[in-house]
Amino acid sequence: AAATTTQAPAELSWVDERQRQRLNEMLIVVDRDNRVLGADTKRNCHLNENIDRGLLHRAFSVVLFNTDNRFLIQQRADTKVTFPGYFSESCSSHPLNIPEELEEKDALGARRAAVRRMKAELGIPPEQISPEDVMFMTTFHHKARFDSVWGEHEICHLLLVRKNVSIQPDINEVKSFRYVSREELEELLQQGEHGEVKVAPWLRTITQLFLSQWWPHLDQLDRFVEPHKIHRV
Ligand code: DMA
Ligand code: MN
Repeated sequence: AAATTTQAPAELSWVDERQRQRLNEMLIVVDRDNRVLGADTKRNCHLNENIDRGLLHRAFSVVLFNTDNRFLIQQRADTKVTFPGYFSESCSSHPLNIPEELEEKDALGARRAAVRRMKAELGIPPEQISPEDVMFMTTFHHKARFDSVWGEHEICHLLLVRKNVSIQPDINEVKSFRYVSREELEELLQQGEHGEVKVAPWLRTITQLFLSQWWPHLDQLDRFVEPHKIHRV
């Protein structure tokens, strides 16, 4: 018989049902300059065997600050396929391969995807968040292995929100959340280095490369906006 692709490989049989469903989402496959090459499933995009062959997809990462300039972090749910229980930034996910989220002008597609996921993951009420609240800062290219099977390899749009919002997380996505000061975030990263907590590698990257510069200047962010740059990390 001809080779067939398996819809649910053996190693997925114990994956949480909703997270397993989400592995069928169609993501945007890009080259290292963020040009669209096509689309593939969330599953295929996160398998190391494909990443090792160069498969790269489009993503976003939201850093949300409240008006006290405290930064929202979340702990990923234990049901997540990749990096369960890890502390990460406010919200991360992927634009889908649909016309609305493929829109590249002003990174509108990524900003729309961010709004979709802030509603779904964090339970932010629709009237409190729209793409106009989401500022496109810059882009970074990162790769992170989770275990022998799963990993990340993304061109990630870094998006910033400054707003007081109400949060009611979906427990299938988010285990806990809190707002932190610079010092508290530094402390969390330290605890991560000592193995006391698990910290998503990209939260470390975002903090060191971007947040440390931006945080003291949240009222004058324009000078940090680099829409055409792709930072390689
Ligand atoms: C993927 O986030 C994006 C980055 C920047 C790591 P995720 O694993 O939280 O995506 P999703 O919520 O769609 O599972
Ligand atoms: Mn990803």
